Amino acid sequence: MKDVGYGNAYIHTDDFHFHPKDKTLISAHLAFSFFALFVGTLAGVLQGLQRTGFIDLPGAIGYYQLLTIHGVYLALVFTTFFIVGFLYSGMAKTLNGTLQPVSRKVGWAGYWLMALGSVLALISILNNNASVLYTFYAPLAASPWFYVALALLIIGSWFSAWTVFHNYWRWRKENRQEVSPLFAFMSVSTMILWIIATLGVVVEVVVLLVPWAFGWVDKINVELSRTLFWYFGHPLVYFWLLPAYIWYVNIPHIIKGKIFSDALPRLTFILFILYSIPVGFHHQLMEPGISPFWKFLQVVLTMIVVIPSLMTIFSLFAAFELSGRSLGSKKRFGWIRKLPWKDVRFVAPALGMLLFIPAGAGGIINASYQMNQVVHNTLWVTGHFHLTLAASVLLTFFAISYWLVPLLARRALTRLANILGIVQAAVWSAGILLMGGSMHIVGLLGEPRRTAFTTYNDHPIVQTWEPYRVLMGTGSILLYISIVLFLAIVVYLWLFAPKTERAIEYPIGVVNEKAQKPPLILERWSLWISLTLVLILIAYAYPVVEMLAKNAPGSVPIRSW
Ligand code: HAS
Ligand code: CU1
Repeated sequence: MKDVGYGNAYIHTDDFHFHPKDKTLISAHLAFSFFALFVGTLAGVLQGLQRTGFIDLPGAIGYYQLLTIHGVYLALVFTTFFIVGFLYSGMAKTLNGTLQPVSRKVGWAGYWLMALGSVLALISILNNNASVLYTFYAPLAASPWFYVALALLIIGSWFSAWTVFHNYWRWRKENRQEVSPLFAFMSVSTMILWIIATLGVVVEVVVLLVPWAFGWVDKINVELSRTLFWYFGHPLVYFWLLPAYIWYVNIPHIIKGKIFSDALPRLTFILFILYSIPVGFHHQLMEPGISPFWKFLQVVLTMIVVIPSLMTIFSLFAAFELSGRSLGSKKRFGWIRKLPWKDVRFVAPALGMLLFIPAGAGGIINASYQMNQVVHNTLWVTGHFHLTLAASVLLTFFAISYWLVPLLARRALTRLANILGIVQAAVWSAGILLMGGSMHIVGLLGEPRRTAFTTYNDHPIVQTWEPYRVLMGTGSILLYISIVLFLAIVVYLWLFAPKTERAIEYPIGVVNEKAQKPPLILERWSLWISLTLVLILIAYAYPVVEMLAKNAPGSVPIRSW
C-alpha cells in the first residue's frame, strides 16, 4: 500500500480496483439511492415548510402525500439501495477481490425488483392513492398496488441478501478454519437481521393488507397488522445503523490507527441479531390491545439491545486513544487533537457519532414506559429519528459516498471536494440540530407528529410552539441546501474530478496485533439464528395468539384524504 499522505491533492492508495461488472452493479445501486435521496429530501423540505407555516402548497399536491414520499423514499428506498451497494463493495474488497459471477446475476435481479417496486410506489403516491405514510398503518388504506410495490421492494432485497450470503459461503468453503474478514462478518450479520425482520412485514403486506385493499376480505385485524409492522420496524432501524457501525473497520484506518478488538464488534453484531427483533412493542406501548406484561418484557429486551451500542462507544474511544498515543500524544485528552479533523471521511462520521450520544439517550427515554406516555405521537419522536437516522447514519453514508464514488469512478477525492464535503456535513449537522432539537422541545410542549399546519383556532398552547416552528423550518432549509451540495459533490466526483490510477483507497483497518483471535463460535450462524427465533417466540407467540383469539371486530379500509 502506498501512502501519499493527506494534504496532497489525493488521499492514499492501495491499488484496489473493482471488477468492471462489480463496478456497474454497485454504481447502479448508488445511483438509484441518490435519485431516491433527491426525491425524498425535496418532498421533505416542502412538507417541512408547510407544517411549520412557512409556505402554502399548490392545490395539486397535499401535505400527507409529500410526507409519504419523504418517508418511503428516504427511510425505505434510499437506505436499502445505498446499504446493498455499499455491502457489495466491501464484500468484493475483503473476500475474493470480486463478487461471484452467479451472485452478480442474482444481485441484478434484486436490483430490478427493488427499482420496479420503488417506481410503482412513487406512482401510487403521486396519483394520490397512497397517502398512508411510511408506516402504512391500517385502517388507513392505500391502493393495493402500493402494497404490491412494497412487497416487490422487500422481496428484491432478499435477492441482495442472497448475493451477500453466497459470496460469504464461497469464501468459507475455501477457508474452513479461518475467521472471516470483519467487514464480511458484519455484512452477513446485517443481512441475517434483515431477512428475519422482513418476514414480519411480508406477512403483514401479503396476508393482511393486499387481500384487504383488493376487497377480497372485508376487514383487517388492526392490532395484528401493527404488531407485524413493528416486529419489522424496530430491526429496520438497526438495518440502517449496522452499516454505519462500519465505524469499527473504516475509522481505525482513516485515523491511522488499528482495530482495537476483532472479537468485540462481532459480539456486538451478534447481540443486534439476538435482541433487535423481540422489542417491537416499544413502538406500541400506548396501544390498548397488548397486555402490560408483554410490553414490560419487550421494554427489558430493549434496554438489553442498548448494550451493543454502549460497547461501540467503548471500542471507538479505545481506537481513538490508541491511535492518538501511537501518533505521539502524551496528555490525557491529547489524542483528540491527533484525529484527522481535515479529512471529510473522518469529520462527517465523527459528527454523526457525537450526535448519536444525545440521540441514543433519547431512544432510552422513548423506551421507558412512563416517559413514552409523554413523548409518544409527538414531534419528539420525529426529532429522535432525525437525530439517529438522518444524522448518525446519514452523515456516515455521506462519508462513505465521498470515498466510494471516486474509487468506483477512478477519480481523485480532490482537496476542493474534501473541503466542500466538510462544509456540507457541517451544514447538515447544524440543520439537524436546529430542526431535530426544536422537534424534541416542541414535542414536550405537546405538538403532535404526522399533522399538517394548523393553529388549532389560535389556541394559546399552540402559540408557545411558534418559535420552535420557525427554528424547524429554518433547519429544514439548511438540510435541503446541504443535500443539494452533497449531490453536486457526488456528481463532480463521479463525472468530473481528475482521473487517476492512484485511486483513493478502500479504507479497511488492520487489527491491533495484541487483539485476541475471535472464537469461531461467533460464526456459528445456525446457533445465533436459532437463539433469535427462540427469543422471538418468547416475546411474540403469546401476545399474537391472544390477538387472534380475541377476534377483534376489525376494520374496513378507510381513505382519509
Ligand atoms: Fe429509535 C422510535 C427507542 C435507536 C430510529 N426510532 C424511532 C423511530 C425511528 C427510530 C425511525 O423505545 C420512529 C418510528 C415511527 O415512525 O414511529 N431507538 C430506541 C432505542 C434506541 C434507538 C432504545 N432509533 C434508534 C436508531 C434509529 C432509530 C439507531 C435509526 C437509525 N425509538 C425507540 C422507541 C421509539 C423509537 C421506544 C418509539 C417511540 C414512540 O413512542 O413512538 C437505542 O438503540 C439507542 C442506543 C444508542 C446509544 C448511543 C451510542 C452512541 C454511540 C456514539 C459513540 C460516540 C463517540 C464519540 C465514540 C446508547 C455509539 C465520538 C467522539 C469524537 C471526539 C469524534
Ligand atoms: Cu424501535
